[in-house]
Amino acid sequence: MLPLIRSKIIFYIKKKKRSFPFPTMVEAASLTVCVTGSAGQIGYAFIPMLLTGSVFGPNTKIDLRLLDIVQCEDVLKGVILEIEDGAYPLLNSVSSGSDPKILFKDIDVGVFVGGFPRKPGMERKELLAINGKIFKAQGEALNEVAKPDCHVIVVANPANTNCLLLQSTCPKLPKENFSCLTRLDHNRSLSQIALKAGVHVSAVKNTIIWGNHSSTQYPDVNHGTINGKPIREVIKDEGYLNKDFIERVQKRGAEILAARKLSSVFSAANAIKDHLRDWYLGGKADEWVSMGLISHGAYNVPKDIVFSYPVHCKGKWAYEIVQGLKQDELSLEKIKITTQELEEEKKDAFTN
Ligand code: NAX
Repeated sequence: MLPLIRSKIIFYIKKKKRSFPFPTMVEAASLTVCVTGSAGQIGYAFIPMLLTGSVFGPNTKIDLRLLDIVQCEDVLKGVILEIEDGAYPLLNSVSSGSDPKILFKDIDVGVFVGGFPRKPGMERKELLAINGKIFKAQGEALNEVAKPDCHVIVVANPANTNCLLLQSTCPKLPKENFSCLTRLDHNRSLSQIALKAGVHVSAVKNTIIWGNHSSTQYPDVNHGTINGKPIREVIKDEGYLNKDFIERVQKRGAEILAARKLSSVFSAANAIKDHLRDWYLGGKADEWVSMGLISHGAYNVPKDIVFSYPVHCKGKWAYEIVQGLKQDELSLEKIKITTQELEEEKKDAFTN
């Protein structure tokens, strides 16, 4: 080709590329994601969401790692057979096993669903002791082999304190990279308010879950709105908002367990999806969500416990805790209760 014609063509292509309003082909990013406890119920419901782009977007390929205990390795192989049968375009690779040092190698995201379940009659201290060992060991493995900008969500209960244990044994990662799931409670609070007001759930914004993912959590409606109006102006029922609503959200897990004879599964998987999607891709500018985060003292919460706060997700893993919200007497009292529980859990977890 004549040099002049060739350079004209190159100039034309470059000009075209610059002036085109959208990228003609977005090169897919890829993330290596490990889901622990992936032979269990929530893992099973969450994996399809991950592989259909609902979590990290439709262009992000996934290298998937499935971790569970040795006794569940065969189950994981069965999960992989189903993943293969899904022919997911976003799946780059999948592997499974029970060794965190192999499965956490160079991961970008850790989804910690696996843990020891609370058995009938088991004391909280006992549960903390067993999970303490699991999360300390997994934190050490994460520290050794994960990418230095890995981001973590802990789902397994007691989620806040498990998250703290994980973080405390993984100093390589910034504390801000650790979170625990309270989005299920947040979603529950939005839905309950929508049902009470008789509006679509999308009309309800900015409720808050403060504190622990447990029955001491404080679902707060004081800054929330329904179609832009304060919740208390629309639902003029203080008895409901100050008591029945709070208790319904606090005890929703038990309500589901009693009805289904099984704990929450797809609502939990959906909440993990919402939490990770907003954290990675960014949330709505006029809405906040609830996330369990390592406290640096915001709202007078003691430092170094994992506490659920209202958060604006900015995208690319950036977030800001919503500042300056006024807390009335009832709120302060309820926040104190959940804070005390988290401090006790911390004490128990670190003295085991
Ligand atoms: P399952 O019992 O179905 O699954 C748990 C899985 O974890 C099992 O396959 C088990 O073998 C595995 N596991 C145990 N020890 C492990 C270890 N050391 N390493 C890797 N995997 C291990 O429970 P599922 O219904 O999936 O619930 C998982 C966790 O989520 C539970 O701790 C549960 O209490 C907690 N939840 C937390 C919620 C939240 O909002 N934070 C809500 C839903 C759920 O209750």
